[in-house]
Amino acid sequence: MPQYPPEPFRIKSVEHVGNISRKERERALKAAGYNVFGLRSDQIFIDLLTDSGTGAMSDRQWAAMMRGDESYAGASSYYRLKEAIDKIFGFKFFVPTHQGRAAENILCSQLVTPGVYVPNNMHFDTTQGNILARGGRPENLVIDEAADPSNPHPFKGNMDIEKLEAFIARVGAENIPLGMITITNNAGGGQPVSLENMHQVSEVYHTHGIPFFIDACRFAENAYFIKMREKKYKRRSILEITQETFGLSDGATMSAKKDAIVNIGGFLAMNDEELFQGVSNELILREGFPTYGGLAGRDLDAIAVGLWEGMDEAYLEYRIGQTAYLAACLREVGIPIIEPPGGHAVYIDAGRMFPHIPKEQFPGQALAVELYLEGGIRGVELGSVMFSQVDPESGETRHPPLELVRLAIPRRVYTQAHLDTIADVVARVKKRGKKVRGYRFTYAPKLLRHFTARFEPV
Ligand code: P70
Repeated sequence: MPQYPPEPFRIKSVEHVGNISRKERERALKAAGYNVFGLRSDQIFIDLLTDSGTGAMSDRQWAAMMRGDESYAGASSYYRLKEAIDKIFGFKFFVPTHQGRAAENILCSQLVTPGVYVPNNMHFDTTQGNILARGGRPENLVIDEAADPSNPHPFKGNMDIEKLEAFIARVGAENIPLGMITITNNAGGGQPVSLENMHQVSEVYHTHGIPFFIDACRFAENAYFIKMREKKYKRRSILEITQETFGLSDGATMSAKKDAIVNIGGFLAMNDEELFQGVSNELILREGFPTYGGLAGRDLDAIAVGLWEGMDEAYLEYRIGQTAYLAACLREVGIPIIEPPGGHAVYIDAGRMFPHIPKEQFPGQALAVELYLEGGIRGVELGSVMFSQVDPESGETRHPPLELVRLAIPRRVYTQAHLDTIADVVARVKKRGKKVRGYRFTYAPKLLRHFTARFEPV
């Protein structure tokens, strides 16, 4: 029997969920163009679409929100958030943003011009989209182990240092306005990056004069994996590991909707003063004054408290343990998943589960549809729908290495019985085997198409 970690909290407020019949689900899905993003939340039983903005805030966060100072400029909420960001990340400057992609947009507005390259272990969808939208070229240089779902490498989010060096030599450092790393590597299975690797990445970027930015969404989960798996850091606190991590970089984009356990918010941080000035001006144009950046004062207070709660070791032990538990339940019923399981989600290898469906017919999309029909469970496709790109030179479609469905676990929301139910539903879908069919687009926008695309069964 897999071990379920006891929750380091008790429940004070609950939210009703319904469960509609299979017939109703069939109708709802058809109306949504077979895209689970188009469903209404009251048509869903267990929502694993994302861990972003879906966490349960604590009593302390709600209490902090009552202190929210809604002054337009210089609100005390801003200074409380500043204190937390200073202590945890140690950057010289930061601006709040309404979420992670806003931070990416503002950063790209200052650094990305047509034709430049931006390397990363793996860009997530919005980062890839923001770079492409400005004519830049996102490049993924994760280690090869990341593409092998059964490889037990402890840090499958690591950058391939040789590939990075070769890439810089090929395109020229002068054409790389910034280099990134994403922790944890969401597109590749929520896999961590080791501190050893980040030291190397930082050195390579800096040797070539390339500013190093961290996509920090799940920094606390990454730090916990470092503590558990990287011997040198066994006795270091999550805070110390975090400080060492960000001390290697020149800045960070953060979606606070993940490891800061809030429903909305983010920030962009950096050390370079000139960049900060440009960022502030762009922020004023697009988001708001630099002391609130498109958020309410109370949101800033919730982030300030949530950043610390997200780093609490008892919480992280429960959080990562919950993901490991769901992975173990799925493994027991023979579901192919990315091993080892990541931080915020379990990733099912839909390509292996449905080998009869070709990439062009989106096996991950097919699985996402089946999970909803079978049990009212909403996951998300992370495969060719989300990530395939048309190569600007050859015009060929480049597919991602894996066709995945991600079951993301909202923070402090679902119980052990929910996770058991999920495993049951996935097992039932697996039994349908070759009866499951692929999908094709009836509508697809150019960028970030997964959010609004529509499909029909093949
Ligand atoms: C997710 C959400 C957001 C994200 C991220 C990384 C590594 C930046 C951002 C942008 C997006 C999503 C995907 C599928 C379904 C729903 C939502 N990731 N970098 O769930 O942050 O959303 O605040 O603009 O993972 O992984 P933001």
